[in-house]
Amino acid sequence: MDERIVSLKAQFEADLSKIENVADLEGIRVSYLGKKGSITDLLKGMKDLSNEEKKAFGQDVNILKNEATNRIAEKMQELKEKEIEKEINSMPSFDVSMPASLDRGSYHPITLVQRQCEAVFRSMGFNVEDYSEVVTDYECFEALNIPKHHPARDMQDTYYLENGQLLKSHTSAAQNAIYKKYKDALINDGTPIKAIFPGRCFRNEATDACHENTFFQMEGVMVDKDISISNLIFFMKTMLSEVFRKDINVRLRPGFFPFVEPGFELDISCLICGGEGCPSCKHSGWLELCPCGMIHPEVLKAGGIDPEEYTGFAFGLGLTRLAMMKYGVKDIRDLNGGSLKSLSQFTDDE
Ligand code: FA5
Repeated sequence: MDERIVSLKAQFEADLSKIENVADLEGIRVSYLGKKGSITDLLKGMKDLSNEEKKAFGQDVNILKNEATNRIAEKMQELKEKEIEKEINSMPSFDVSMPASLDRGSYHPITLVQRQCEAVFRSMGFNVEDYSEVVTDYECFEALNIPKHHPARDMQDTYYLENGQLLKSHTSAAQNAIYKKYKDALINDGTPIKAIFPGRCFRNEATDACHENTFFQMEGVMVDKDISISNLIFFMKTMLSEVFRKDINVRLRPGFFPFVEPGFELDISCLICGGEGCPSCKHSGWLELCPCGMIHPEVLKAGGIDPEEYTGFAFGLGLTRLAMMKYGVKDIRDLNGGSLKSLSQFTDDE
């Protein structure tokens, strides 16, 4: 390479390394690439060279020109970022122009009850799991002993995607994955499976004061040797007394769900009307809150667990309904309505 090109390149790099602001960088650009710049001068000088020399020299100068252009652009970006950072750092850390009295936000009532329930179950050794809202037909139905065309599917019509997946109609859709995740620890180390998994559920159904098409449930499962209905009742009672902090009338009645045997409906006395009957409880005085039961052997098998050796219980708590009862929300639709006026009256009382 021609010595003039080599030394100009070195000089350019040395000059560039000293630049600390955009104005000086522009100066460098003009002095090397401008009409009378040093690199432009080299190109102009080519006319005095032989045809053979022109080819190699021209190629090298053009490479230098492109490199210099790129290096200047990079430096410009770097300097601009530094200037923005400097400006941000020089700003006060608070906005003096903000109005003095801003209303504080508050947690959504469902978030509050969800956190309360999570705290109760965590204190009893349950893991809290998160699970996807989009699931497969297998997870939502087949793995739960609900084959295609089973009438139980009619109760849980939901929203289907074009690829065959669906928006989960109940948190039970996570059961199979949870069993598979923890079965090795259960079988090899004897660690009981104890997990809760709160989540949003979707159903294609008409809304009224106690039904929404989008609502929250919290599933819970426990699997070990010799788990019985007494364990189930103990955990349900503990959870309700911790969440409500007062005695609540509950009733357990038989209920059918293909994934439990036996199955129950756990209802609580409606706290909106005190059991008299109102639109929130469909005028029955009772609110279906937490169906539950002993996990069906076929469901354990699908999760890789031997039902001859292990038993377990599962429950599906209606978190949205629990929030209604806890905070006296008469119409479930208010919870999804997004009206800050309605929602801001709830504060964390823990
Ligand atoms: C189920 O979803 C079962 N997966 C529950 C279960 C789990 C049973 C484990 C046994 C073992 P169900 O459809 O009844 O069951 O719904 C459970 C609870 O979710 C109801 O009691 C109710 O509190 C709430 N829920 C159901 N549908 C709605 C709705 N449209 N709007 C608001 N809450 C609802």
